[in-house]
Amino acid sequence: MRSPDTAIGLWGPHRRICKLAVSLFVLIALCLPARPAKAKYDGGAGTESSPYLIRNPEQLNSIGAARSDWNRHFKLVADIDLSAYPGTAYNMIGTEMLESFSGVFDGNDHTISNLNMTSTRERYIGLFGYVSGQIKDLELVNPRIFAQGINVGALAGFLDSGTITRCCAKGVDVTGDDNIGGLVGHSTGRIFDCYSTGKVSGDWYIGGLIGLVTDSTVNASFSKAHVSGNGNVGGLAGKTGDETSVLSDCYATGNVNGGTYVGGLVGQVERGRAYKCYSVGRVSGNQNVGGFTGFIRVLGDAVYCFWDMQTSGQSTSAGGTGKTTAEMQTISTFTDAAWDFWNTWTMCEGTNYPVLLWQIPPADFQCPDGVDIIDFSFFAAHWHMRGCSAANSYCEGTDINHSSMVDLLDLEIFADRWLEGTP
Ligand SMILES: [Ca+2]
Ligand SMILES: [Ca+2]
Repeated sequence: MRSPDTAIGLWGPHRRICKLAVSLFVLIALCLPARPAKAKYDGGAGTESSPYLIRNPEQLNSIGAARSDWNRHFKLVADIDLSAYPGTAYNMIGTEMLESFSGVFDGNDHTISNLNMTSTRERYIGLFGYVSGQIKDLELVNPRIFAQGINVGALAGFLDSGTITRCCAKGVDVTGDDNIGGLVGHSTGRIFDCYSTGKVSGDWYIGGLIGLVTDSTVNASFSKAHVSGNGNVGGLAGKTGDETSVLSDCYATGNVNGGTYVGGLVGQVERGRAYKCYSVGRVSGNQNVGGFTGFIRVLGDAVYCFWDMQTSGQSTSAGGTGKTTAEMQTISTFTDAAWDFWNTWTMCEGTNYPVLLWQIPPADFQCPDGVDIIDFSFFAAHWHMRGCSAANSYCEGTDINHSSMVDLLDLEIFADRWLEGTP
């Protein structure tokens, strides 16, 4: 048995060594330069000049769990696949009016694929639930949302005075209750150069691109989504409300099926206006059904708009002018109504309907629309051409990367675009 003395004798020096070690450690810790905190996301500071960078699904999903970051700047630096977050696993970004995404999300021309949500939330459901900020240059691929609430869209449930530019939702499958859209459920903001394809369904205010449009501007956008619902069902939008709402230079090609207020472009123009828009999809319904729109109220208007009476199966519409398919594929039909075929629209006359200039892929050199074998022949005829410059329109467009010659690098871009832009 050890005596107390022995114990002190043994432990005394050790304790001093321990104290010395702790002091040294504290000293070293204090003297060392502060190490940077572990980088958030994939780096960046969340500012306009240095946005948070998002490289993988985990980082994207973590934004939804970080409410204090919802007013910051983000930028995608890689394509992202959300397959690992099905059902209710994905954390939405922006959830309510007082907890909205008010920052900037730059998709940087990348894709987010396979968003797959099942939601029992009451409202505001999408990749972003509630947005008052800005989303741009983002492509959603195969987003699927099955919701039982209102304000549902693949990209944003509710766009509250924010802006969405150059975004698309391809192959959407969105189902909900009211205010359901392929891209945005309900918009009071601005939407430019956007599109959707796939299918959208719900009860009231159902649109291929946007369900309900109030006090909102939608420009140079289109939808190819098929749409079905009960009331206020349209190829592009379910209904426009508020006198300030404008749908301009837009079109819809999807089939539309509904009960009341059903139209190829918009189910009902309650207020506001549709301006220089057209629709060609098959339209069917029970009451107030029209090729272009089902109903226009006193404060609503459709100006310089058209629909295809043959493909829609509708010879009447509450607004717009009905045309044959041949007339709908003739430029003068539209230029006679002051449509801008220099800056906004283009058309392969006789084979296609008008399309927006921004949507022409760089490899689509020749009519008809889409990158196909005719474009390939044209490309092959320019193979190994040199001296391409602005003066010769970069060898009639075939020097796609503007390197001054037509070579393998252009062929690579061409192959990437194969069949893009076909109707
Ligand atoms: Ca072509
Ligand atoms: Ca080249």
